[in-house]
Amino acid sequence: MAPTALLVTSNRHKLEEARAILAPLGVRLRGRSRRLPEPQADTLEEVARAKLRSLGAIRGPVLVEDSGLFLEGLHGFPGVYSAYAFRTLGLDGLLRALADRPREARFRTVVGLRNGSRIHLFAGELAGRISREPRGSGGFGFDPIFEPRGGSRTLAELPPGTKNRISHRGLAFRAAARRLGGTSGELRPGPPGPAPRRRRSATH
Ligand code: ITT
Repeated sequence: MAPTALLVTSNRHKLEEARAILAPLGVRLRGRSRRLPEPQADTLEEVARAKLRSLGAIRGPVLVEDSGLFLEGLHGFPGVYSAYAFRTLGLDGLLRALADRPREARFRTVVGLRNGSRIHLFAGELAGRISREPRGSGGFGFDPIFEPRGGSRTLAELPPGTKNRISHRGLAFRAAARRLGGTSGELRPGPPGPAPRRRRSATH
């Protein structure tokens, strides 16, 4: 039987991408649309842990993820505040805030996996630059202004499938898939339970 996990997110684009990333690895992803509380925190890791803690009892392996766009020219902003910046400033507001500052940027995703009482974190990163104007119609969120390093097209201009091969999310979910598959390729669901006491981070 194919390993199966549940992804809890309010963002349907994340679910679509994560499914496409995991399908070739034989991992089936179910989705649950829910906005989880995000505390004020300095790192995506802290937010991912808080999201996992807020889930309550769920049977089987459950995943959450937190992502952010880190702009060098704005000292890492919006980072953990990316969802807020996207809602309030939008792409144009962010481009204006960046003005003529350095355009280097990176996307980062931290996937949190809870299986029974165990927690693991998996991180992925994509380096690039912020374009002068939004371009392209693929992807979502900040994709139209993010040019991955080594090319001049934005993530939103790339052919379907390319983003998932190179992206922060692709890296983080593929690492999580390795853990989900275990050595035998089988998923062994742990017992359902509230916030675990023992925590192990496998962020890399
Ligand atoms: P959750 O329910 O999973 O928290 P969210 O959309 O609030 O969904 P985040 O806080 O992780 O998720 O996302 C931060 C912001 O960054 C949000 O506005 C996303 O649209 C955007 N974002 C996340 N991943 C992205 C990606 O791969 N490309 C472009 N924008 C992305």
